Amino acid sequence: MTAGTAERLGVGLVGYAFMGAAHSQAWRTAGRFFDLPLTPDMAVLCGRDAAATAAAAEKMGWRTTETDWKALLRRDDVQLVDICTPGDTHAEIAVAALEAGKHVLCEKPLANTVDEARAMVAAAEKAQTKGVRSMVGFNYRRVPAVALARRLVEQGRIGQVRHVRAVYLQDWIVDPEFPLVWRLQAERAGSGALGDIGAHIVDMAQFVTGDRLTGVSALSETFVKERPLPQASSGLSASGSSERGPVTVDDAALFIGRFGGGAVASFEATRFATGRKNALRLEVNGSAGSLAFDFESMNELSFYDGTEDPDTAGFRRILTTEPTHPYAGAWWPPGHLLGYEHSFTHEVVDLVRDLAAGTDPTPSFADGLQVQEVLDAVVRSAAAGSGWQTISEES
Ligand code: SOE
Repeated sequence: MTAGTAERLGVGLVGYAFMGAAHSQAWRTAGRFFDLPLTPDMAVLCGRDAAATAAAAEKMGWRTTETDWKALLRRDDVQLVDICTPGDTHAEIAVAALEAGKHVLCEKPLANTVDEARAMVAAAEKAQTKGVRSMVGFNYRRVPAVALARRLVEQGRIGQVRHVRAVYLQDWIVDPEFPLVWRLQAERAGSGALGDIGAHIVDMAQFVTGDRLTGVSALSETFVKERPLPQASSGLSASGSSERGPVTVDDAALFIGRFGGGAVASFEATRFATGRKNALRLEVNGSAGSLAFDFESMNELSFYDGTEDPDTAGFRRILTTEPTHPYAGAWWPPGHLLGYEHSFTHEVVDLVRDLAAGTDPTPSFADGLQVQEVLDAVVRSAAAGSGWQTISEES
């Protein structure tokens, strides 16, 4: 165990809502289950509302608070800044933090626009020459079943990838009276279902296949055009006022795409899949086998081995809790299941190990920019009547 013995890593977290709580849980837990070369010190929680930030810090285990992120960057007891704010502030905070010599973990999507993401990559590359590192938080890569899927593809167990089928289905805004929270405002969130959850399936599909999308054809829809202005919100729940405002993001985005290695793909991201709470599903079909994952059964990976005797071949359900499975050995005995929060803990574990080893964490800001390029191509295609849009290969 690392607690107390290893060199300290002072962490400052900006934001304390849903993602702030998930990251707090990760920082609290990482060194208590994994052997870490640095001891995370939950030094500062930063938020604009002093009383609410103090209450959140007390509840989630942060030692002190700040109400201005610029003050956080001036503190000597902070070596890493963790950004859990809405997307419109990611670029400004991340660039300033990197310039101040702080490592950065930034929630996904990396930014609201490709230009912002490019500025963040430029700052990250400059900082990297001074040993300052950065990572974008695509947490689902670190679900053991997803990491195992990547390993099996890498080992050639499904052969040449032919099809990628990815959906991310939620239903938390089906009610037209659900208020216009920041995730439904383009100026705060950049886009809607596309950037919020579509970004996850783009990253996951590219991570598992080890390949990248080269072009897309897309359509998107905003089913509910106006909503009550929000009065109070917490996580994904909120109450509305009698005044209404326009919804400026997509409720759903669908697209098909091609991968560099020849695979064809389909993607669907929606917040209107009534009854589907957090169904992030990925199926990959290869020349020698297939893999399937559904986050609502996140401890399982389905694997079809096409090289087996056809008499007995079939999809097998792998319970990914064996000590040999990615990350699983640090937790409970086989069959004692993990949850959503563990993916964030694994993210922090990998990040801390990279910082100590002086290696570059993944996904990098450049990886985050490339996802942003895909999202941008989707938006362009949807605006152009689903016309084919190529994805820049620069990043
Ligand atoms: C809301 O749709 C949300 O909290 C996303 O922002 C997260 O990235 C996803 O993990 C769960 O859903």
